[in-house]
Amino acid sequence: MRISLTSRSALVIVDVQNDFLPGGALAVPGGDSVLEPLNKYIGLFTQRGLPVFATRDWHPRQHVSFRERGGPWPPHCVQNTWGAEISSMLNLPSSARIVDKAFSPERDAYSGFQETVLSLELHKLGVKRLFIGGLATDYCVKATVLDALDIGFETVLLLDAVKGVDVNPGDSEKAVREMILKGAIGVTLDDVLP
Ligand code: VGL
Ligand code: ZN
Repeated sequence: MRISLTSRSALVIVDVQNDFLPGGALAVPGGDSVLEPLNKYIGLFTQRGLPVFATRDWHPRQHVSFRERGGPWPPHCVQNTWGAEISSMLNLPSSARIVDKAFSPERDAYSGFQETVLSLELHKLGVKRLFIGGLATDYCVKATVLDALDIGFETVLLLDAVKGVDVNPGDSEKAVREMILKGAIGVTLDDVLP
């Protein structure tokens, strides 16, 4: 499906942090495959002077989602550690806006919109169409895309720039189907008209 970069488009890159990449504490298998396509999307947006946002999973130590507290995950993306840094292989422009999420010790948040300034900033910029990629398809990408649709953004899922955890086999495929069923437009790089 062909889709245009309009003057009211923004790119939202979800959680491309060291801990979610190979070698990280909660590595998404093959998660580094999103880097090259995301860098291409970043190029398209920066060439047009369009905004780029990057979310960060940003947990305090002893976060409620960690196993030691009964949560499902090993400790990951602890604030101000290497694992929480956005990958240096992602060519973010200096103008990119970083949005931290899941920073409350007692609450988890998969969506980049949950308790953050993301929708406010997008609305301030007059953004109507979001292009969303990153990690992980079946958790934070899914939650971010579904919230974007609920808020009323035209929401484009970058199929070639997402990768999932697949705790249960097929989770990522299922997540993609759900996002598209709820109104997301699934595209790859060659569908995007600059
Ligand atoms: C995520 C699991 C735990 C994600 C974050 O970014 O998808 N997944 N925390
Ligand atoms: Zn997390």
